[in-house]
Amino acid sequence: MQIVKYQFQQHGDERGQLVALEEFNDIPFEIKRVYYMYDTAEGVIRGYHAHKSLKQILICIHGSCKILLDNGKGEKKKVFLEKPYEGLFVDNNMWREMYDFSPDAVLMCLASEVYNEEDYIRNYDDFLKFVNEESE
Ligand code: T46
Repeated sequence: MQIVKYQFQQHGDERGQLVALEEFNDIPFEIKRVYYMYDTAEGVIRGYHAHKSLKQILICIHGSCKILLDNGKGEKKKVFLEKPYEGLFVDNNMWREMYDFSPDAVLMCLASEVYNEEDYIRNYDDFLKFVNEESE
């Protein structure tokens, strides 16, 4: 299982840093939605789901957090996000859990689709069935 982490270009000068993201240039899909989470309570684990179609890029624009990715085929990887110029690509059919949020963490997500609860697989056994049946 390959982890795809983007290193975005930083436009830095004596005033500070700036990162600009354009769909199809920096982000490999049309960005249909942006959302972000912050003030995450200590010890909280978010996610616990996969998406049937949605692709995303996760950017921890402030603070840090960890992401567990699980492809449902026996491979799991943990990724530490702490740089505002790094983006983790999360494909469809990938179970994700986000945890160890620092108190100041702001996790931003660029998504390829608008919000659609039908696209979520929120039960782990259903996820295993879905990904393993799909590849048969
Ligand atoms: C994902 C991970 C990384 C909306 O109304 N619109 C939205 O666009 C989103 C993302 C959420 N919501 C509502 C639905 C729930 O009542 O906000 C509430 C929290 O959503 P959820 O429990 O799905 O949050 P997470 O942190 O578990 O998951 C989110 C995304 O939903 C998901 O697509 O991949 O972040």
